[in-house]
Amino acid sequence: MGSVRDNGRVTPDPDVLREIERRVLWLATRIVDAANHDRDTGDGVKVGGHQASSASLVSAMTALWFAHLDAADRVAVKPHASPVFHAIQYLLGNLDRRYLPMLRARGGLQSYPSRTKDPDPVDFSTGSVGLGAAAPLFAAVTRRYVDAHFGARPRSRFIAILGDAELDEGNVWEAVADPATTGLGNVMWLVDFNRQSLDRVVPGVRIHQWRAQFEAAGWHVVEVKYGAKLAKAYAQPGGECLRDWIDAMPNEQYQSLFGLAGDALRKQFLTDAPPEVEAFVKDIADDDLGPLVTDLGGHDIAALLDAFGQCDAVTDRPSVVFAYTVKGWGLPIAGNPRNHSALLSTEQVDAMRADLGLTKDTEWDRLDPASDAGVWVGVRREALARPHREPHLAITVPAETGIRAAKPISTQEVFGRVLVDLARDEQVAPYLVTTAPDVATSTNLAGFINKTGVFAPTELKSWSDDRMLRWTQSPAGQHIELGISEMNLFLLLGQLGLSWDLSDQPLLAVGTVYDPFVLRGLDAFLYGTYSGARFVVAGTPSGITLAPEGGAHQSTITASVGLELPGVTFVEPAYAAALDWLLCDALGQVAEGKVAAGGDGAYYFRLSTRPVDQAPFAAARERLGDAVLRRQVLAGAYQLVQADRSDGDPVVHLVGSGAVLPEILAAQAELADEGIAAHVVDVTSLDRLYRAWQRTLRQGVRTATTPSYAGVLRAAFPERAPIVTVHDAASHTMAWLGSALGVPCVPLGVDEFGQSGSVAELYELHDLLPGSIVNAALAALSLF
Ligand SMILES: Cc1ncc(C[n+]2csc(CCOP(=O)(O)OP(=O)(O)O)c2C)c(N)n1
Ligand SMILES: [Mg+2]
Repeated sequence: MGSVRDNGRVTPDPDVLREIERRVLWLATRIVDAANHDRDTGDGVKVGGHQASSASLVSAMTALWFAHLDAADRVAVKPHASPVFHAIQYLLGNLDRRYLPMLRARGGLQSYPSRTKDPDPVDFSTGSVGLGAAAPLFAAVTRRYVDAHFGARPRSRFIAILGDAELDEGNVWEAVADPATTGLGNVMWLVDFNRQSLDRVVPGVRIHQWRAQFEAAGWHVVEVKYGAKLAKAYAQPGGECLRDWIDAMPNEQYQSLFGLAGDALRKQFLTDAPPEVEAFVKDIADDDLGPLVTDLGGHDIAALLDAFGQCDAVTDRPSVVFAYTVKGWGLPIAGNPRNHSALLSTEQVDAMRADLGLTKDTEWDRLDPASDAGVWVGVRREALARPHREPHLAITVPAETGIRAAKPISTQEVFGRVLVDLARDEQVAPYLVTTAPDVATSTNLAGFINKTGVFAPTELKSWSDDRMLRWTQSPAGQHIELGISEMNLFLLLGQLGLSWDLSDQPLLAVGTVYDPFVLRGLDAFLYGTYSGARFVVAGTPSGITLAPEGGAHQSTITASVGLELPGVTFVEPAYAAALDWLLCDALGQVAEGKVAAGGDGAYYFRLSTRPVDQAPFAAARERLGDAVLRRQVLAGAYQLVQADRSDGDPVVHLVGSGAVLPEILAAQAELADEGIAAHVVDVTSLDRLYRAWQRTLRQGVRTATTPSYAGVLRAAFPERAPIVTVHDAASHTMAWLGSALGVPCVPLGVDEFGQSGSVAELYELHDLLPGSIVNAALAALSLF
């Protein structure tokens, strides 16, 4: 059955693929229809779904899954084509039939493909347009790294199927332009070129600009523009004039043809056309003209397969295929400029069902396994079967590197030193990979880079013999340097963090970024964690403590971002040993692969360049002992100073994270002089503290019982007293602690944009100096 193509792949008879394509179109359409018309959600909220966006890709996705992909290939599917993906997975036997009426239902098929929540095997989550397009590119970067370090994996092609309007997203071009993504011959982007976005027909003819942009970035570009009918017409004498006319026609005019028929269509088509075009189409019957001029290559499976084959043949650079398609292809809403969220009526769905020879009893059936199409689906099912992948890395990450600092030291410096130390650990070192968007040296990765080198696909000559920074670039390097794109940083971290699945090799990925610019890559950060990726990222330096750098470089809302992002553990230690424990623990958790079982994927360290005296921590260590202190540090908070007190002394807790601990300690001493017992609590992970509190509360809410008091809060706040929170971040981030402890809270923090100055000057401006903390303590006591 079928024939062998140039590239050795067997392609079935075109009729077989046509039949599968028709069934995929039906199922995708009906999946959306059922979600909207068969279910009563009872809430009056529209369910939605995208029949037109799905129909646009039915041909291309049929071609991919039923005639092109191998088991090792990985594909990102355009968010709004998820019904097509699920229809295909269902036909292949990878999705139970009960899910088909469950698009957008709880526990059912997600609206957009989701790695973590969909019941069938999604390779890349998509939803925020542009990110799904770039993700496979960074998965290919990751594969290139894995192949170089751990031996070549079976070849995968990394494919992104994207909507044409996704090319408006800047992150797409940041990804294409980065030198780290060049030369990846196993990447193919398939653009669903339907010339429509959500609101409108995309103005003008943009293909020329896009082609040039891709080519300038070194990509191989293929256009699949015409179907077989148009190609035949062009080949006739005078056919070039028809081609020239269609090529030059603005999108708006071309799209307007879809709603027309007969003479009206002819008129619209010929508006502003040269006379020779009119002459050329004169003998074409009205009924044939529409199907001819709207016959696009993106629905010609043979043309698509030929294009995919051309991409396979180009092995030294990524490829992009522009498949000219019709949004709503094969449906009554085809090409309508307002079809993005349009739904077929029940009558239209009934007609479609009848047209396919299906009934309400058979409408969800798979293809008859005895039919040619059914047999072919069975062949593909076997060809695409994948082995199980293990997220766990079978190594022991040490509990600490044992870093000791006699002098004041910053957390950023400690971070660099811990990584250097881990790079000497025989078990851990091979799996460590760092990355940064042009800030590796200014975030203290230089030591690690000096030890491990910078990754390059081939050995590159070094033109500098700088002893402080040896920028040796080779396939053995373990740092992947990016251009200044925080989007790319988080996209790469997201893919390094999924390498256990997409490249059959777990890695310990560590990224660094200037903390304020976490926000610049935030959507990609979210994307990675939503996808279940595991990695460590350090936002450093952070806050107004970065004093002279001024307001544009100071971060104030990142702490709450870290606190609130699901799947991310936010940590902000102040002392060297605490950071050492937390970082080793985070890497240990990443190695464990817990996220696959619902644990945390990413660890976000908010660090600082301010040197901090380590003596107070040493004293706490003496008092509490290593085991207890480490447990508390990992749990999120510990008592750094336990105030001496006499009976009757007022008591207050001074609570803080990170760089401001010295001011808190100074305030503690001043308060002691005034006869106020101030305990100091160092919050190492506000996130873990919050979650511990929430866990107990939610338990109470769900079981209608009195919530217990979280152990970590009890240990850090052994007595009931008002609190002052101090944070080099928005004051709001810690303010909830008052509620958690059931006491008055005066939250100090940075609630305005900063400016340049010295640390003391800026702390004064934002009420973070010891005097303000003392006043805040008095205020808190007065409220108690
Ligand atoms: C970042 C982001 N912004 C906006 C949206 C809302 N949105 C969803 S689809 C879409 C238009 C997509 O057009 P295109 O990529 O051409 O897809 P088509 O439906 O035409 O296939 C928009 C604006 C989104 N999903 N993500
Ligand atoms: Mg589009």
